[in-house]
Amino acid sequence: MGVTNANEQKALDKAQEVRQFEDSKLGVKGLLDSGLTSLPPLFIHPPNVLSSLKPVGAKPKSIPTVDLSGLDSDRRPSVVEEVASAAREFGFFQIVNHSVPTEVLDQTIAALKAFHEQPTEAKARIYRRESETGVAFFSNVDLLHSKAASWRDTLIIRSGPKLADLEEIPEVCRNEVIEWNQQVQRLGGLLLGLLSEGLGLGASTLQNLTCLEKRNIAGHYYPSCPQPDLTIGLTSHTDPSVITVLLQDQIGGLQVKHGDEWVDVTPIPGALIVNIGDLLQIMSNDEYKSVDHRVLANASREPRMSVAVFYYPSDCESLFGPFPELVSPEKPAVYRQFKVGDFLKTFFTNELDEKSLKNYFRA
Ligand SMILES: O=C(O)CCC(=O)C(=O)O
Repeated sequence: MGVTNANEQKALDKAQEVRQFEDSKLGVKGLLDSGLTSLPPLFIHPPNVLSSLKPVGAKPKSIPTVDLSGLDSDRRPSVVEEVASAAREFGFFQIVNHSVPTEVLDQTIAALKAFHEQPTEAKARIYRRESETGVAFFSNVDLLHSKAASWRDTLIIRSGPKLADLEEIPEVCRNEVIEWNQQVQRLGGLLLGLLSEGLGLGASTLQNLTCLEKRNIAGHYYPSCPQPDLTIGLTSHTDPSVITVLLQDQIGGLQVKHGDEWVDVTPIPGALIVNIGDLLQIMSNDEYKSVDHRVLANASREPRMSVAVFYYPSDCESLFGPFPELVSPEKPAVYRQFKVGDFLKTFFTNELDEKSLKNYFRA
């Protein structure tokens, strides 16, 4: 067999393996429960990815933590400055005193974990990649486009502008998702206000552009991985959103790129993580940064759980681009204008690690 034929055969085998995994509707958790002790080839990442997972040097660095208490007092300007500076330098920060009760954080994690830990048949009923009803369970958002799969399953629930059909939200987490949605709607409004002010704009600027309205909740489940050095939990990517709010449990594994280094986002009990998405980097004309982040495969015996909320504009028809207030002869627009609908279509038809979406829309 010639080299080309051998490569073609390899690609065909891989496509078949992906198809079988997808059709099985097992997800990664189902594979593990079936007694698997080593990784199927589909999950093994290429050497260049695997070598980048190893820690270099021993410089512990961390992303900033911002205390949100006293926002209605004269502390507000300094909180705005802390948020804006974290958004400019790291694109990621943790928040404490955000007023989401600890019990709600714990119940949200527990309920979404309970969804993933149901018998496979219960989850297989909603295994799909698209759904009018706004609820879907799948393994790897980019499974059908990626070079290698990651060790993670996801339940995604549309939570705005209209919450998914209630009877479609799995009962095991329904009440908690409804509560979480209310909390993140309030919190999202507050964060968009601080981030708008940090750009020197009115507090309601991002909200007036509908940036709070379209939301998805993603409950990611990272089962214990039998060979964590050969795969990854979530490949490096930037989020296409305006902002993302992330709740993680205490297992760890999320890393953020800062310069040339990967920085661990160490879990802080009671904290939430906020990151800038591509849309906000574009609107801020590169003032704020949407940075690469990834999750290592889970080497712990316990599963890892995280819940991400992505905020997008609900207005898919108007043109978006850098705020005119942030464009000047000294700082021309870095991006062209586009419709959010076209922007998101680009995201969902590509592999995760090839799509810092902002690059598609540079001026
Ligand atoms: O699970 C995590 O910690 C990160 C999730 C994430 O980056 C995403 O959903 O885009």
